[in-house]
Amino acid sequence: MTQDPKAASGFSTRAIHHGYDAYGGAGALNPPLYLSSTYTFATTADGSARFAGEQEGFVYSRVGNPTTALLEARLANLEGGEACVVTASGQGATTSLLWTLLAPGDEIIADKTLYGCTFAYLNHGLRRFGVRVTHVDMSDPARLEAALTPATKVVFFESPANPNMRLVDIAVVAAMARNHGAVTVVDNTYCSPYLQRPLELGADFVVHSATKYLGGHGDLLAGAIIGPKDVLDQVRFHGVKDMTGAVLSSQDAFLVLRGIKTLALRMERHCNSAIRVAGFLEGHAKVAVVHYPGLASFPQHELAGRQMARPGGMLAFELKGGIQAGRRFMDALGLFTRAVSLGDAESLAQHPASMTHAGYTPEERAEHLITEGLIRLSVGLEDADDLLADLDQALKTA
Ligand code: 3LM
Repeated sequence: MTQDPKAASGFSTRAIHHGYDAYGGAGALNPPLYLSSTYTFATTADGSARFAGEQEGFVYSRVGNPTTALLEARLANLEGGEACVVTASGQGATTSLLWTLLAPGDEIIADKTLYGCTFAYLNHGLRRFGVRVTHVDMSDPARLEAALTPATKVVFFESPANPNMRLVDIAVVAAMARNHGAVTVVDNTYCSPYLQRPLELGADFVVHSATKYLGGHGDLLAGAIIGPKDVLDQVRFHGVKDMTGAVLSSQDAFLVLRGIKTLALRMERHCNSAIRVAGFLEGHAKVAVVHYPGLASFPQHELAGRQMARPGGMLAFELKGGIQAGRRFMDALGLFTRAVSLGDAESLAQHPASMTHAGYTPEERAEHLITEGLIRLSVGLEDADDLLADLDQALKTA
């Protein structure tokens, strides 16, 4: 019996099977890992036709590779998009897309809170090339409506935002941007397509750091852009091929394919444990505030319920003792590992103001709603009881 991927419509079934026929080729259960930088042309005319886009087939792996192409087909399917281009990192995804979409004189409106290197790229990169960069607190869409101008080409945000967990109403903001002739780009890294699918809510593009939940094991860097095929062709043949060169290696594409087979299982476990961690921290006498969409006290709890399938594995919190208590707490952790990144099997703890968001000045952090005492946790896949015990003993020290 051959597998008909179209007949299999559940998320996990598609994450495991979409786009690959295990009965074809050598009959390998797993897709082949193609290690080849270049591809052959039977005749000169064939080569010319492939370069002209008149003949199907691969040319050079900076433009496409069969293993990365399978990952692209699978991610496009899981996000509900027409096409996907995978990149060497999440940073490569954001930059390759925005270099393609924007030109001098254009404006990009981005949310206030962004991953530190995205903030740096916009403000210290794009801005130098004549692109206007405006930051708006999009948790209040009325502020975006007031800020949109005829020059606005792109509206960009993360939801939940790294690191303070603020949400943006994807459907409302995407409709608003579209009315003003702008496209919406959502960085969906914190959720993965298992928890949130922005394209279904009206966004035009999704970017990912596939380094995180999609890969899931902390052993690679990768990124992805999902959106309409005509624009993604420009991203592939111009943004990545000519401008950034941020092409994903086929070996890392293979590992991401392996990772997403268990994405649904892992996300369920991340969520189950994060809910317990958030509840435990919220009830602790030394904790001042916990930012987690699954808590009833979270200001955007209702929005989380509308656009996220579950509240995710990321949270941030502050201790009553501020940054000094936070440092003592972090140094006392034994099972949570002190490291940046997120979405791994290992639970990770980091201090955004001095680590992931050190690229903002202290004034910029204050302006962009990132407090100095914030501690970020990526709740991993260990036993939740062990995680709570570790937090409990570290809080005693703090
Ligand atoms: C981090 N974040 O620890 P890569 N978009 C989001 C991200 O969180 C990240 C990227 C894009 C972290 C990385 S900080 C030195 C380590 C929402 C990365 C960029 O290029 O694959 O790292 O993705 O928050």
